[in-house]
This record gives sequence, C-alpha cells and structure tokens, in this order.
Amino acid sequence: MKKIILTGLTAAILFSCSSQKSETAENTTTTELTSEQQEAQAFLDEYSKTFQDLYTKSAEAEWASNTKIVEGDSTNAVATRKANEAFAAFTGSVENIEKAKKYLEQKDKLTDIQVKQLDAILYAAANNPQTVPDVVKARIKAETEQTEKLYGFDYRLNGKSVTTNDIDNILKTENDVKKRLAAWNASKEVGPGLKTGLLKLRDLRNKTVQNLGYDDYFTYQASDYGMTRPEMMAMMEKINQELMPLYRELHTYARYELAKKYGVKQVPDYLPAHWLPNRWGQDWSPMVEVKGIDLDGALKAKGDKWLVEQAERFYVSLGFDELPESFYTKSSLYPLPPNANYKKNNHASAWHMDLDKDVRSLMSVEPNSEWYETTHHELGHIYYYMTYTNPDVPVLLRGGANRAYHEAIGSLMGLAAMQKPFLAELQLIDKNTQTDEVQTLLKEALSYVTFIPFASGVMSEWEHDFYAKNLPADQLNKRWWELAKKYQGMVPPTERGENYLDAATKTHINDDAAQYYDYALSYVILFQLHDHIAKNILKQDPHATNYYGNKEVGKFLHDIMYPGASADWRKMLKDKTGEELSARAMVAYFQPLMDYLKQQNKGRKYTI
Ligand code: X8Z
Ligand code: ZN
Repeated sequence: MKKIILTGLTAAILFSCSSQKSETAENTTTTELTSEQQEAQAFLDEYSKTFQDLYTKSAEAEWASNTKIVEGDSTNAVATRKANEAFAAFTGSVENIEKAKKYLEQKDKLTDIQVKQLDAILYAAANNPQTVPDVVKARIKAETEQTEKLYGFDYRLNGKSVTTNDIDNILKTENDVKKRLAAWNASKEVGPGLKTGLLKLRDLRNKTVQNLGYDDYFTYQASDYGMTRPEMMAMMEKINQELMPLYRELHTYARYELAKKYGVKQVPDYLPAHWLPNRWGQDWSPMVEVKGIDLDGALKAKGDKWLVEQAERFYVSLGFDELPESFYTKSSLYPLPPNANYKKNNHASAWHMDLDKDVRSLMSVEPNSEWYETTHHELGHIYYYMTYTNPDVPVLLRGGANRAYHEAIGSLMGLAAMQKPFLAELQLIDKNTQTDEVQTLLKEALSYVTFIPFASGVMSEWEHDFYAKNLPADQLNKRWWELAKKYQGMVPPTERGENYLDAATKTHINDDAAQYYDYALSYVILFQLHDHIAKNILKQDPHATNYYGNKEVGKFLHDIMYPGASADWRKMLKDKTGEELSARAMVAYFQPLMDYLKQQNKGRKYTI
C-alpha cells in the first residue's frame, strides 16, 4: 500500500461529531458538544477540508509519476514534487502544529475521536515540519528522484530489455542454474544507481522527524502502532522465533530438494539466492506442484481480466459492494504493451486517491497464481478504503486499525482463494480430484512461513540499522547479506561487495521506508482472523475452507474495516478473535507439516 500517512493512536469509542453531511447526521446533531469541543471541531473541520484537497492533488500527481515514466521527461516528477511540497507546507505548518498541540493540552475535555484526529495531525506534521522547510523540500526532491530511477529502470537480460514479470517467470520455472543466475543478476542491476539517493534519503528522513522529537525515522514509523523502536524489534524477534523451528525444516528440505532438481551433488549449507523462485527469497511456493491442482494452467486459460474480476466477485459474494466503475476506468491493471514508449512502476499497490470514492490499483497482472494472490491482496486495500469511507469515520482517520491490518485483509482473502473447496467451487480444479493435503500445506508454508525471516528479520533489521544505527555507507551490502544468512540461511551466488546495493532492489526500501514489519505482522494477524473465521463462523477445517458467498464472514471483515483508524488495534483483535496478537494460529496451522518435514529431513544436515 502507499500513501497512507494517517492513523489514530489511542483507545477509541466510535463517536461521530463531524459536521460532514451523513446518514447518521440525526444521531450526531443530537449529540451535544461542549464549547471546547465545538471549538476544536471547527479547527478539525477546516483542517480536514484543506487536507483532503491537498492529499488528492498529491495522490493525482504521484499516480501520474507511477504510471507514466518517460525517459528524459521530468514533467510528472516536477508536478509531483510541487504537489507534495504544498501538502507538506500545510500538514507541517507551524500554525497547525501549534493549534493541534493547544487543543491536545485539554484533551480530557475533548471526545476520543477528536483526540485521535489531533494526534493524526501531529503525526502527519512530524513527517513535514515547516520548522525545517528546507530539509522537507530536499527530502521530497530526493524521494521523487529515487522513485523515478527505480520505476523507470530498464532491466536487461542477454542484451534485451525485460520486465520484472519476465525475470520472475524465469526464477519460478527455469531449471538451468546458469540461466537462473543471469536472471537473478539482472534483477539486482537496479541497486547501485539507487545508493547515493538512499543515503541522502536516510539523512533527510531522520532529520525531518527528529524535528518533532522522534529519535529517527524507524522510531517514527513504529510509533504509528503506539510502540517504541525496541518494542517493535522485540515483537519481530518473537514472531521469528516462534516460526523458526518450522523454517529450519523448510530450509533443510529446500536445500536438498533444490540440489536434486538442479543436479548439484554437494548440497550447500546455505541456499544460494539464485536457486530460489523469488528475487529476494521471500516466497518459495513455486518450488512445489501439488498433483491435481494446476492453478497456473487454469488461470492462463481464463486470462488476466478474469483474475481482477474474480477477486471482485469474491468480495461481492461476501456482501461487499461492487467496485465503482471508475476503479476499472482509472486503474492501471495490466502490463504495458511491449512497444510502449514509457514505463510504469511494476510493484503492485492500491490507492485511495481522494480519501473518498476514487479508489485505484496499480498492477501488472498476468494470468498466473502469483498475480491471482496479488489481485486479492490489492482489492483488500480497496475494500478497506471503501468500507471506512463512511460518515462515522472522519477523513483524518481513514486508515487501517494499524498498517498491518490494511495488509492483512487482502492477504487473508488471497489465502482463502487458494484453498481447495474454494478452487473447486470456481471450477479451477475438479472437485473430485484427490489432492495430497501435506503437499498443499507444504506449498502454503513455502509462501507464508518462508516470508517471516525475510520480513521480520532481514528487512526490518536492515532498515532498523540503516535509520537508527546509522549503518555506514561502506557496510550496506555486507549487512544485508549477513542478515540474509542469519535469518534466511541464504547466501549470494557470488561475492556482493559494496559496489552493489541489493537491499535497494526491494521497492519498499525506497518508497515505503521502515515499514516492512507491517507485512510480517499482517501474516500473523491474518492467520488469527482465518482461524476464527474457519472455526467459529464457517465451522470448517482452517486448511480447507470456502468463504464464498458467506455473508457472516463478510460482516466480520466489514466490522473490522468500518471504523478505520478510529479503532484501537489491540482491542479490535481481542474483541474479534479473543486473542492478543500472537503467532499461535499461524504455528498451529502449519503444525501438521512438522512431522512430514522431520521425516523427509531424516539424516539430512541442518545448518541454521
Ligand atoms: O508489497 C506488497 C503488496 C503491495 S501492498 C503487493 N507485498 C509485499 C511484497 O511484495 O514484498 C505483499 C506481501 C509482501
Ligand atoms: Zn498491500
């Protein structure tokens, strides 16, 4: 997801007191506001109006910068810079900061939802404080330059331009290790050109948020969860440890199986990065084919449009609205034609353009199982936007309960859309086909479990060290590969010195900085939600569910999304699932796989 810079921080009781026209206007107007509350409300209303307007202009400009990158033409980049400067000048204005602080001094007299909005104003201000306008301007400039380079990069393989989809397809299917290596190398070529910009961004991002009292940019991002930096890192460590026993089995299994597949006699202690079916080793699921399930084949026959429309049908079947017409006319959903004279950002994202009805997605959908999962993921963001765009949620609180919830909903739907009873209902597989449950679970583990050391370990710790520990410029790549070895048990195919910057090949390192733990947390949360849905709503085995058409499941998800960031994320989880945040459900889901893997790995050498 992109561009969500708002969210609430503290406990909440939903209480609407905004002056917006609304279906619940009758309720709200009968609620008496005290004079202090009225005064604060007048400020919030005025602020929100300008905020929404400038946010929309910034989103429009960013959209153009992401979807149309013309080499040598910086029109879009300049417009984006200007729009972001205007947004920053307003959100970070000294006047707004002082007013918000002044109202917060008497927070006891205000309503909870007002306090949350004032906190959101200060949170947005901290990213753009006009007490240091030159730093903010320089950061915005550096950001547009960095993303222009990243999104406009011309990947080349054997002298020819290739897309990231092309590279991914090679890594998913190619058995010739030399060809794999060439594709992997090609995917890393974008890194070195991003180094100067990233170092500049580190300093500017840190300096910006330090002005309003945060230690560093990582601390700032973690504070959005109401957590300190050490608390966030401790949570990452905990999640990682809980899943490590299973990851160790998967790692051992993968080393031996892949060595066999590639005809390598000596099984390596650590996984060579180019052996894995993903550029960063974050998803290994294409390693396994489950007999009787040829999802890639079935999807290819359906075509790319079907994938997006089917994801929509799934949400609609649960009781959600159809997507607005404008979603289809304004989104950029498919790869550019090969002859296009411009490029687009190929990393999927979902956009709430105006914090109202204009929702869009940027994808490069091809009819395969990876994009099938991604379409469900992105529509999760879109339905989250649509659901909290309601009269009870003020503009400033139109965000997830936290950022991880925003990531979790669509990934949950992606998981559900892969399960056998669901696939059979869609006739993507024959319902009479006997499939091997252990292989199915293995495939899922190779997607969800292998992701955890990458997200909670490598990505989070690297960004932590980069922003909070001022990782020296001549140790960036060294640290990246140290962490990859420590957490993923993965090593580069050849020496990767500081002339490379492999971390920066990951889009989020550049444009969604210091937030990747969102995804680790989102997996943990999604298994908690799924466990609850399967057992308590559907009364089905969590490994073989079919959510299709179930309105009660839809209502459960709707109720989570409806209050947006006006909800307290911890309370929400407890209320909805009965549990605190915990990897219990995820560990339990994969438990049946442990015995199988231990059996397979008997006599094999464990190295992590
Ligand atoms: O970036 C994404 C989404 C966009 S919000 C496609 N994901 C992470 C990634 O690709 O690294 C989804 C899961 C992990
Ligand atoms: Zn996402």
